[in-house]
Amino acid sequence: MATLRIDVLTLFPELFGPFLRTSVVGRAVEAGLVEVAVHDLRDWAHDRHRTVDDTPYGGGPGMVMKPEPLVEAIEALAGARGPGRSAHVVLLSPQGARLDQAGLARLAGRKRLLLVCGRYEGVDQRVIDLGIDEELSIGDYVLAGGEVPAMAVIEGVARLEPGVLGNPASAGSESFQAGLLEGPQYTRPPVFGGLAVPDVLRSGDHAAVAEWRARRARELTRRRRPDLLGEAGPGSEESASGSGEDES
Ligand code: 4GX
Repeated sequence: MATLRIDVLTLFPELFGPFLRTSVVGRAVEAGLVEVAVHDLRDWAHDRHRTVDDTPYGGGPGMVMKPEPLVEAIEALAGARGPGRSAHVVLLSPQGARLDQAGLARLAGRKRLLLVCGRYEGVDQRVIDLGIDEELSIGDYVLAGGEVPAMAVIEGVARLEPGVLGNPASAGSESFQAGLLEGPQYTRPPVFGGLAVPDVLRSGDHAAVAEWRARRARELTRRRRPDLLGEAGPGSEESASGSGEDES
């Protein structure tokens, strides 16, 4: 069993407790499939006030995370940048490359990750230049810190680790419908609020069910996320109603 080790560097270590003990992540940690250690960046501060931020050169609003505590913490937890480094160091940031399922699979394949959570207006650029291997964003919106993005990474990689979901190695991003949106799902009762479960799902015909699900997944993906199919979205065509192809 190859344990994935994840270190987290943050100003708010207390945010991670219940998250790491609950549900899929909690079971992965409990089973020893994922090991997580959360570190308080202030432990690397230099003064008795445990200062980790400073005003930005050139002026402007807010504060910037100062380089000394961050670089010392990163080097203590992962080693200096280069071939001898013990962990892949990721900074969660809106400036990062967008994280997707393939990116999660790549991270899940590492032995060790160090997730660096920024706050304020960000980190001194020399931290990135000297200590960060990769900057990742979880989406084009602005949060207050990298902790929630780090949790997204932890949860996303944990469920890809072999044994965590009862899945074999290479489940998840390699599965049949990977890269498509999931179609509609139903459970009991057969009629609710006047709406019936589609007959095919209650037919017991497994091949017909699989075919129906695959078709609904393709249709939904084509409508909502044509980019996932390598197709242009609406707005790339002249007519406001689209290409004129079948929309049923
Ligand atoms: N996907 N934020 C990080 C502070 C910050 C800014 C720059 C490092 C560099 C976010 C996101 C995100 C807000 C987390 C700003 N730290 N991170 N924080 N979206 O919005 O990852």
